[in-house]
Amino acid sequence: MSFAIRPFFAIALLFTLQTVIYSQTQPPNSKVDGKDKQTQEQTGDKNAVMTTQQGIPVGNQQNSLKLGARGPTLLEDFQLREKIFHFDHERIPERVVHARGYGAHGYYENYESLADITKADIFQRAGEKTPAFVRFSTVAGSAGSPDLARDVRGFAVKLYTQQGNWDIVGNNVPVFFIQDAIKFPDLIHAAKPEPDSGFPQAQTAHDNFWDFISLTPESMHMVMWIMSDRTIPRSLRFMEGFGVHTFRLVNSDGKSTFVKFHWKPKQGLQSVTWNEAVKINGADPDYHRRDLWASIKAGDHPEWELGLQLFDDKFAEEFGFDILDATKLIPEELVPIRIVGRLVLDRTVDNFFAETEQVAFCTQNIVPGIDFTNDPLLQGRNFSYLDTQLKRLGGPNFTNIPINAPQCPIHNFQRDGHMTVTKPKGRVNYEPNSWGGEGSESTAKGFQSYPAQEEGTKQRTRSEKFADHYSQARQFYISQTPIEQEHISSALVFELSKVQRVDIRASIVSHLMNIDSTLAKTVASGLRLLEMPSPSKALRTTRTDIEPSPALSIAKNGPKNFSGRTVGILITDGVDVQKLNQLIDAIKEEKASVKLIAPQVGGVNGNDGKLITADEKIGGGPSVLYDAVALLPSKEGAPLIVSDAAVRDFVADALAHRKFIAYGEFAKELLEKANPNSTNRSQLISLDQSDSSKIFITKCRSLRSWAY
Ligand code: HDE
Repeated sequence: MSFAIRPFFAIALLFTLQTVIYSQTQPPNSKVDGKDKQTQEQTGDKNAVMTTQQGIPVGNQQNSLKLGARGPTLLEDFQLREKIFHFDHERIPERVVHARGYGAHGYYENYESLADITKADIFQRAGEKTPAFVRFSTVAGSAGSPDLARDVRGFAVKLYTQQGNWDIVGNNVPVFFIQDAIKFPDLIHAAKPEPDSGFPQAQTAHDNFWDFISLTPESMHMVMWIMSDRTIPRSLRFMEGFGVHTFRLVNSDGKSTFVKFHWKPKQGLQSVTWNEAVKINGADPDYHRRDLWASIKAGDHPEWELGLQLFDDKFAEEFGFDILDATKLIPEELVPIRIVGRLVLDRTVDNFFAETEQVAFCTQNIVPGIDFTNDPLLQGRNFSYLDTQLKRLGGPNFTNIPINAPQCPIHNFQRDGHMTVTKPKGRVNYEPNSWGGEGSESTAKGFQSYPAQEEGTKQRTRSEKFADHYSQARQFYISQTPIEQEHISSALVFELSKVQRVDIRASIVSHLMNIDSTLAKTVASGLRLLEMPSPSKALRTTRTDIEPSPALSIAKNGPKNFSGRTVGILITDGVDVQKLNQLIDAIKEEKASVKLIAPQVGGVNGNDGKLITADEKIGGGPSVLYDAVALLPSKEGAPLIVSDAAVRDFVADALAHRKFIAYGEFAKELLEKANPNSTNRSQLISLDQSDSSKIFITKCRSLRSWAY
């Protein structure tokens, strides 16, 4: 008996000792303590030893494993293999459209309860903030294309509401090229680089695009918008956003109200000129993303107000166009915009790929209280976005990626698949079940589609009301100021001059004849068309009874002040420090910012002998990057830079782009060299008085001096 017991104790003792020793040698994060910890987060600990993805400490990060110093690399080098393998797979497919984009975090703050028109949780309580992520984009260019391409900008907003994610996947233009989703692949093929040559990149100025447009008259309203300054915004912060389609808001009684969504920038609207855009693309292809990043980092958080255009079935029936037609807008003057909240962007991303690249918007992401309409473009989009995310993000679990994950509880039995990172517990994974688990459906709380009455025969047709292609194009054109109209005709001449086939150029002019004959004639003469074409055959005659809509002009909706804008100041050694400081103070008081441009980036010595560091060297900061400029060379400095081509361009461009230019007493020779006829222009403000800086900044509020 005692013989039998002794070995048992010995084994038990050994087991206990082993357990103690084993558990003491485990790292604290291991599973032994019963908790399964996430270990893939990078800690940023500077004192840590680098590891492989498997957590193995790295002994040498500079050399692969070789047989001798000059020998072949060994297959067993798991460290090399893992590192290169991961690198080889760093890219995912770029978006087929809207590939180039830039995102930021923020919140939506609701001003007032809208319970009477929608039960959407986000709109119930005044003052409530909902987290948001916004991604701005261009449409046609690939991910590495320049920011100032002439293009529509995507304005996609993800709202992490308490009842799930609501995405408003809109643009900075309120209408679209086509009326039916079935045309989308054709439109995008035509706009993208031509398939044989693979160019031009991020440009619609080529035959295929204008060929498609010339054969698609429904695009003509959109053509007016894309040829306007709307498609070359100065900053993502200075443009409007639109949901484009008509949606529904539904209240708790089941009552539906039609709605169009608008984002109104508090910073006011502002665009660059085409000549600036072309030069900005060379000087800083990241101009828009840098601007957004810098303004958020500087605490100048851009804001947009959410506006709703609300209307009922009666208005929908009586309105001259179909509210389901995405090539039409509803003028603000007809259905005023009700401002209901604000969107603030106050945080940059931590990681571009993880957030901006992986964010997955979907028009089908709507929440109780919001619903679709039968807009055929919207219906087609609803079908498209999940597919594209599957292709891009590689599996059905992309909603688990933090940027896409809802910020409210999730309860369902969707399980498994590639890259499952959640760990549903327990035995049950089906519904109905008698185990309990992930809750159950709720007629009262859950999403209910608006029970719209629908009937009709199956057919491939469009509503008769979609047939007017020119009346709103004309309205847009006549709503612009003369300089904006001039920009539209110049843009058309530029784009069509890149089209090789004369018949395509002429065909576009024939469409313009149905919009505005003066515009058509200006473009025809700009192209030197030998014969004026007759107007294209229209399904509906252009209506001339529609009044201009001032809301459609950028110039009429500019900023109220110069805040958020930038002044580039050219300085040299010996700069008058007092004048410079006065100017900087006036600019900062206006909540605008300053960039100093000097012969060397290391800076200049002021007339007090002290060093002033520069932001850019001459040539690195051309005037196209700034909203206004100042020229403050010293008496000794001016002759040293007057013959520099970059200085001449700095001044000549600022003059040609009608920017306000403040100048010190020794800048006259720079102005004369750049343009001998410029010295009396109203855009020039001499800094010879003590209050000149204030006068300058006050003038800058109107952004440009269009009149000489
Ligand atoms: Fe999109 N669109 N789209 N679109 N769209 C995409 O989804 C599509 C349309 C818009 O920053 C894709 O995730 C179809 C109108 C934005 O990630 C894709 C049709 C409007 C973004 C897609 C349209 C938009 C997209 C490509 C015609 C303005 C960028 C990548 C029926 C109201 C979102 C992706 C972001 C992106 C399809 C037309 C806006 C392929 C089929 C109209 C802002 O799913």
